[in-house]
Amino acid sequence: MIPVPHYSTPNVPKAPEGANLQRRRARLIVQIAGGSMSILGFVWILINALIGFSWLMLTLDIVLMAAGLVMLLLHRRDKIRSAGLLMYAVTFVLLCIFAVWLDIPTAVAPRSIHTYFLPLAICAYLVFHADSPFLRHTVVVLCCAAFLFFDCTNFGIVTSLMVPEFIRVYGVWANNASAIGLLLVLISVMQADLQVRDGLEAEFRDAIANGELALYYQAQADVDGHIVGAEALMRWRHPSRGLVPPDIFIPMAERSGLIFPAGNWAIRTACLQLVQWQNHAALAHLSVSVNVSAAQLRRDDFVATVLRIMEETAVPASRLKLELTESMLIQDVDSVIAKMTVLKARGVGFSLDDFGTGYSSLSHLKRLPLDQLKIDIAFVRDVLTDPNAATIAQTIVHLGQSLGLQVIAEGVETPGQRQFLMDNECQTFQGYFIGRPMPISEFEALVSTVPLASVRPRSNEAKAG
Ligand code: G
Ligand code: G
Ligand code: MN
Repeated sequence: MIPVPHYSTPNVPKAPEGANLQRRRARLIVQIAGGSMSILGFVWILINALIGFSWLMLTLDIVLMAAGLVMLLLHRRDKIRSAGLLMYAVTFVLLCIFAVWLDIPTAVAPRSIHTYFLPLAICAYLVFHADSPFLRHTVVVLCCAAFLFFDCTNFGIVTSLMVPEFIRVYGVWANNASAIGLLLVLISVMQADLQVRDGLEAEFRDAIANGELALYYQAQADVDGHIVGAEALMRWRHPSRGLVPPDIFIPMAERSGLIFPAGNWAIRTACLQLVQWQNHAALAHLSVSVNVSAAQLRRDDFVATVLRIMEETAVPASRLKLELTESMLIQDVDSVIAKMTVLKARGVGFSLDDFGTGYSSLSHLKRLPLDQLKIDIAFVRDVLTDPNAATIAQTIVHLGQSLGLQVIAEGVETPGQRQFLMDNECQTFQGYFIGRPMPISEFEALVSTVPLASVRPRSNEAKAG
């Protein structure tokens, strides 16, 4: 049997789970909300069973508990957005029904159920923070409007379903106290996030000087399985937190402007690596792609800075690639083209990262001095399961071919995905199937251990691997 090249590297540390702060916060809130909804629903079902006040009340309590349990299930499956939408929709409707039919203010006991609209507004804002501004603001406005309406009016539909007054007298205290408790919990969650963020930012300032930044290298292989280059990915080796992944510190560095020294450090380090490889026959052919942030590219001195680094390191320019993303090409295309053209004239290559997810117009694409298109991981991941993703991947390959660009697929995790892409004439592959991002020593070892046999796995073998 012909061996299928499979370059997995088991001992590279994986990024901590739920690394992104915002995402972690959303997860936590969905979990807390799901838990409290289940427990609250259950407790009310019990109270109902003991005192027995109405079928409507019982139905609402069952819906509350069921929604809470489904949310916990969605949380376990990492479907945070769906859990958030469910939380919002169910809670909002239940609160309205409660306020209109069950908890109508009287001379003895004011209405209290509507106080929960306030923590709900904050919960929803935090959960949908990364979502569209429309959704994020709409959920808050609806909650505030509902709170105001039920707080400022005595509106209600009086029926026999109304919760008896002797219970509502205590309900006022219970509802208001637990709504305040929820608000306090939410504030402490937000406070903790701010502290982590501020702390990290202060520490990142010193990280470069302290030598805590490292470049990891993720292999890029051709159709024969030969490693032809690497993408350099920045890592922060925090003295106490361990390896901090870029989705935490890159956005923070972009906000604070620290991306400029850090980004320049990455370009310089990659150049020095390329220079070192020139003395090794087995490594001299490798290229390195370095990610560039929008803020870096926008700076007037971007070209001068890169040229200075290239001169100081004497890098073989043709081995260096810069990765831009589509979103950088929306504004100010002419200035971007001008910058790229200067660097391109010195031999630097350009790759368009995450291609297919942005809005780059094809007429711009034709004018950009690019060398490579990178099919976004989202299409590669679904290439075997979603016909649309497959079509988009095929289209990107054909587009690249007709524009004379190389096409690389990122996020290739299985032999089946690679085979599909290879069958569709994609030439270069990057992803966990080839190798995870790894420290330089491991990457060099990987390059030297990869058999130089030109084995193209046939599809049946690939599936078996
Ligand atoms: O490596 P993953 O390894 O988690 O990288 C996530 C993202 O972080 C990359 O897609 C890229 O956008 C960004 N990133 C990683 N390394 C660098 C770097 O050296 N410079 C810049 N500007 N962004 C980087
Ligand atoms: O620059 P860009 O945003 O494309 O960064 C690539 C990101 O994708 C890095 O965070 C890297 O760790 C990640 N990555 C690379 N290969 C794979 C893969 O095969 N699967 C998944 N899920 N992520 C990958
Ligand atoms: Mn990239």
